[in-house]
Amino acid sequence: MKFAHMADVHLGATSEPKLRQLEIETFRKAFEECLNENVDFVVISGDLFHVNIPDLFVVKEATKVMMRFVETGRRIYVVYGSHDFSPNATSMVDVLEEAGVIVRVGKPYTVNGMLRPEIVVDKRTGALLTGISGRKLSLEKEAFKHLDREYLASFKGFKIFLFHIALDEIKRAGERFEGIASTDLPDGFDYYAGGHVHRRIEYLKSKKIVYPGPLFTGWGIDLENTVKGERRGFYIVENGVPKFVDLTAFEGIYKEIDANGMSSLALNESLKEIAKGMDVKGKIVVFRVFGELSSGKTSEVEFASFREEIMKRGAIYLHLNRSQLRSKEFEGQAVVSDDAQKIEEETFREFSKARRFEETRLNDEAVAISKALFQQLKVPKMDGETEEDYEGRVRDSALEVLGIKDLLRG
Ligand SMILES: [Mn+2]
Repeated sequence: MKFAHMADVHLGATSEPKLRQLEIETFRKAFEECLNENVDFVVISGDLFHVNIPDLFVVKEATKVMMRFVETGRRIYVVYGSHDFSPNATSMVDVLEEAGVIVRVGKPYTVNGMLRPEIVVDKRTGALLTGISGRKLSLEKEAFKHLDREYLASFKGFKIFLFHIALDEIKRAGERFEGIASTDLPDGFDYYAGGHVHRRIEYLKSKKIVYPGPLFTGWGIDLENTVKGERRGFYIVENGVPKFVDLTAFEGIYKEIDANGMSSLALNESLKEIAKGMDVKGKIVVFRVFGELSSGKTSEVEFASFREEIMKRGAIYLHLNRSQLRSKEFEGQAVVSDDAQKIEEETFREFSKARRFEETRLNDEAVAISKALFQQLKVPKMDGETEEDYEGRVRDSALEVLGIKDLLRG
C-alpha cells in the first residue's frame, strides 16, 4: 500500500499573480508525482483552501488537477482545516465532496455522549480512514476529550487518522499555541496524518505522527521561512514508511536591516546600496526593516523605488516587512499633542503616505476621506434603532464617503 499525505495547501492564499501561478503549479506537480509514483490514494489533513469560499479561478484549476487523479479510480480523503471550515456557511470542501472530487472522513456523530468519527474504507486497498476536522480556535480539543476510543479500537486493518491540530510535544521554546498531547490521539492507528503546523515534523515514537507542513507556502511567515531554507512538499508513505517529496517551488533571499539610529535619508541610501548588491534574479525576496529612525518619518523611506529596483533586477516577488519600523519624530508629535483631531489627522497622513491605491482619488484625498470615514464610523446607535438598521445606516454613509455607493448598487 502506498499513499500520499499532504496538508496546509492553502490554495488561494496569495493574490500576487506570480505566486498564485507557482502555487497551483506546485499542486499540479504534487498530483503528477502521485500518479508517477502510483500511490493508491491521497490524504489531505486540512487547509486545502485558504478560506472556506476561495477564488473560483483557483477552485477550477485545483479541481482539474484533482479530477485527473480521481478519474483513475483513486480517491482523495480530507478533513477540514481551520481555514477552509466555516461553522455557519457551506465550505468549498463540501461542494467538492458533493461533486465526488474529494471524500471527507471522520464526519462526527455521538452515541451515549461519546463522539464517533465516521470511518471510511478505501475500496482499492481496504485501508480504514477517519479523523477529526480542524475548527476555528482549536475547538477540536473538546472533540478529542469525548472521542469514543473503544469504538475506534474495534476496527481492524491498516488504519489512518487525519487531524488538524498542533501537538504539545513539538512546541519550540517561545512558541505559544493550543495543542493536544500525542496521548490524546486514539491508539492503534498505523499512521497519524497531521496538519495545521506549518513546518515539517516526523514524530515517530509510539505513534507514527507526521506533519508535512505547507505544500507550497501559506503566506507571510511561511514565505520568510521558505526563503530561509525550509523545504516544502508532501509525504509518500509506502508500507508504512514515510518519505518526504521536496517540491520547494522557488529559491529566495532573506535580508534584514536594523534601521535603529538611522535617519530616513541614510536608510534610503542603504536601501539603494542593498538593492544594487543583491542577486535577485528568479528569486523571491523577503526583506525586513525594523528599528527606530533617529530623524525623518517612515513615510519618507522610499520603499516604492526599492521595490521597483528589486523587480527590475528580475525578482519574482518582494515581500516587504516593515511593521516594526518606527519614527521618533512622528511618535513624539503624537504623544505631545493634546489635540485629538490633530493626532488623528497626522496618523492618517502618516499611514496614507506609506500606501498607494489604484484609485487615484484615494491617494490625493486620503486624509480628507479617512477623516470623513472615521467620523461616520463612530456615529452611535440611536435609541430604539435595531442592530440591522444601525448597521445599514453606517454602511450606507461609509459608502457615500468613499464615493462607491452607486458602484456597489449597480
Ligand atoms: Mn494551515
